[in-house]
Amino acid sequence: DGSELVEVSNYVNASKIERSELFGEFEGRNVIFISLESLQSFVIDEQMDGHEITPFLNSLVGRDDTFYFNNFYHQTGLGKTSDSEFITENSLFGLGRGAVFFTHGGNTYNSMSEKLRNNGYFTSVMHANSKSFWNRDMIYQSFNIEKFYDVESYNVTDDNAVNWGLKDKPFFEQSVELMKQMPQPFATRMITLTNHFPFTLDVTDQSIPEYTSNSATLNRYFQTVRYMDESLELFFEQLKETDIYDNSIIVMYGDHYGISENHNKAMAQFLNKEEITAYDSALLQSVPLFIHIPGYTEGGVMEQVAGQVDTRPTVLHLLGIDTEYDMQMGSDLLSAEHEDFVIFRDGRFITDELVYAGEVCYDRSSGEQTDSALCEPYIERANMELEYSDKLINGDLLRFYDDQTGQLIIDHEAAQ
Ligand code: GP9
Ligand code: MN
Repeated sequence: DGSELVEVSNYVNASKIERSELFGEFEGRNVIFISLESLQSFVIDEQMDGHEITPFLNSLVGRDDTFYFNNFYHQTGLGKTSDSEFITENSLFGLGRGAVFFTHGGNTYNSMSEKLRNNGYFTSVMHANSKSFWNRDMIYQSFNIEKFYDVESYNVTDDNAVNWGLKDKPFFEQSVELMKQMPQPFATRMITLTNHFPFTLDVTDQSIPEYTSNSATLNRYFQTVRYMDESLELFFEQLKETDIYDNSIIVMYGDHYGISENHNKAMAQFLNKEEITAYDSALLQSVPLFIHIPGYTEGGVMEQVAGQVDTRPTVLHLLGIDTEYDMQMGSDLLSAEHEDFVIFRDGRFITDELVYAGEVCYDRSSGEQTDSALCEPYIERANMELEYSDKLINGDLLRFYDDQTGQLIIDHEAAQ
């Protein structure tokens, strides 16, 4: 009811922080989000049996024109890719059970795409799968996304498909052609697919060998990760041949984990650990976030503890789009006031000093169990934020919220 919206709104207002100094610095640029299927941070800047796993992404780490966040975590639940889309679009959490894309596809949202559209952007999603997968066709309408370039927009043949469908290399190649037709400025989300379980790849596309462990899944994972990395390099090259590249920001992020806890033994082997504990598993939920800004000169490796809810305010601010009245759970990662605190959908959390997992409070630097009193205030806040986000979604409360003015429409009705 209305009182719930007041409560959530008060909490969101109290959590507001100042915008980063880069606010508006890249106003009018296109923004290209790339959802990197199943990509976890543990492969970045690493080798597998002497083979660099992600040479292209590694080349962006530490560069002046790129922010690389190495302490960024996915916050998805059962909705997997769709949850990552939901979180990025709305700066809200997905739901604890099921996939919010299915259960609340018809809600009112004040999505990032809608905000971009209101600011003159042409908005789209590019993904070579059938449009109804994850109920995307339906919820994209609720997100006010103008165009969904689904499988019908791509030329998929026996030769250019593997695993779940169109391979990432032809996907990017064909997407660049589509992009050339888009009115600028545009905002799009490209969703890759090849690095998806079960991580199968044609022999001709394998640039590195399989790993050797008791997990055939992990063994293949490195090869498909490498393929995705190469596809990104090709995409950048092709985009540079157009006028789009210089006038864009490219935001790349891992959507969720690719290697589940079922493969802990093999993961321990790869990471040279005795075993994978709850502490390790939490930290392994880190996914890379790259914000590549052609022409920018003050980027680098960023260590803020953050999550997918933070992407939206960070990117919107770079583009000069205010989020003052947004009903959001995230905050601007580039703000000096950003807090090192990330909440997982299942209630685990990580700060710069603590890891809370398996109902144990760990000291982050030693990995040892520590005084649970240290974790308690964060546990409470984590549960509260998750609950507030759930309330907004379950009650479809954004129906009663005007994100242009921050006014609660319910107040108005009650006053009459
Ligand atoms: C399907 C793709 C993969 O369209 O987004 O979905 P996932 O299984 O990772 O949620
Ligand atoms: Mn996915």
